[in-house]
Amino acid sequence: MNKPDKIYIAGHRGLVGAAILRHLQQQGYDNLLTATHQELDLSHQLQVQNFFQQHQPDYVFLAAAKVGGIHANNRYPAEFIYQNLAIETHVIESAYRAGVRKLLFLGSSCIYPKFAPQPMREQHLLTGELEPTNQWYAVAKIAGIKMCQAYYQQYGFKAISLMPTNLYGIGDNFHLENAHVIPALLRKFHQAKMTNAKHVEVWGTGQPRREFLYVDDLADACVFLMQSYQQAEIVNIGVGNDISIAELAQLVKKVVDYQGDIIFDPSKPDGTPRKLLDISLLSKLGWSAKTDLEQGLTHTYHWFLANQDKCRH
Ligand code: GFB
Repeated sequence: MNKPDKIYIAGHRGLVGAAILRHLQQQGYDNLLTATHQELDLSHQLQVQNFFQQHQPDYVFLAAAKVGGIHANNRYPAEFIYQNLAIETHVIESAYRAGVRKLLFLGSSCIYPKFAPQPMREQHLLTGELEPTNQWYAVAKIAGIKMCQAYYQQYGFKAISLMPTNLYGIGDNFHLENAHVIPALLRKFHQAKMTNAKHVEVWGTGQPRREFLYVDDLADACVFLMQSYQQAEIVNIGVGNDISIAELAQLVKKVVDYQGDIIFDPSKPDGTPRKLLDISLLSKLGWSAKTDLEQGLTHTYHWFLANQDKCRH
C-alpha cells in the first residue's frame, strides 16, 4: 500500500473506521475514500456495486458493521444477522469485481465457541457452540471470514481477516443499554458522580473476564497487516491479558473518580465466561499493542467529557 493508492474505509464514522481513517491520515495517506450512510447504503447491493465501479479503490478496509453490547445483540438478532451479512456480501463481492488489490475484513473474538480453550487460537474457529447472546452477530462474522477465504481460494482475491478482541476508545457509542461495557460503565459512573448517587449498578455477576484493546492500537495493527500480511488464515488481534468485569468496574470508578459503591445485578446476562485471545501469530508477525488499559480508559473518559453533546448515546 503506497501513499498515492486510493483507499476506501467502509464505516469511517464508527469506532473502528474512524480510528483507521485517523491513523492513515497521520501516516500521510491522502487519497482516502469515504461515504456517509446517506451517500451510500451498504446494505443496498446495487448502490455498493455502482460505488465500486465508479470509484475503483485500490485497497479496502471493511470496518462497517452493525455492532453493540450484550443487550443489543440479544435484543435485535434479526438486525445483527441481516445487516452484517448484507454489508459483507455486497462489499466483498463488489470489491472483487471492481479489481480491488486487497481487502481487510474485521471479525470479532465472539466467533469462537463459548467454551473454547483459553487463550483462544485461530484454529478454534467452528469447534463448538457459540455464546447464545451474540450468536447472530457471530454467525454473520463467520460467514464474512469464509467469504474472504472462498474468494481468496477461487479467484486469488487478496482478502485478509482480522479478529479483534473487545474494543473501546474515543468515538465509541455511549448508549446506556446498547453500548459495550466500557462506554456504558464510563457513562454510568460519570452520571453517578454528577448526581451524588450512592451506588452504580453493574450487569451480571462481575465474574466474566474480558480482554480490551484500545481502538487506535487496532487501527495501527490493521494498517500494519494490510501492508505485510498475505494469507487467507485469520489473525487474532489482542493484548494478551484480560481482567474480570468486577476489576474493570473498580478501574472505571478510579478513572472517573467516583466515591460511591458498586452493586452487581445478576439478573442481567454475563455472556461468555472468558474471551482471551492467543496472540502468538500476531506477535510472530511483529505487532504488539501499546496502550495500557488505565491509560486508554483515561483518554476515552476525557474524550467523553469533551464531546458529551455530540457523542452517540
Ligand atoms: O461489552 P459487552 O456488552 O459484550 O459485555 P460481550 C461484557 C460484560 O460486561 C458482560 C458486563 O458480562 C456484561 O454483562 N456488563 C456489566 C455490562 N455492566 C454492563 C453494562 O452496563 N453494559 C454492558 N454492555 N455490559 C460482545 C458481543 O459481547 O462482545 C458483541 O455482544 C461483540 O457481539 C463484542 O462480539 C466483542 O463481551 O459480552
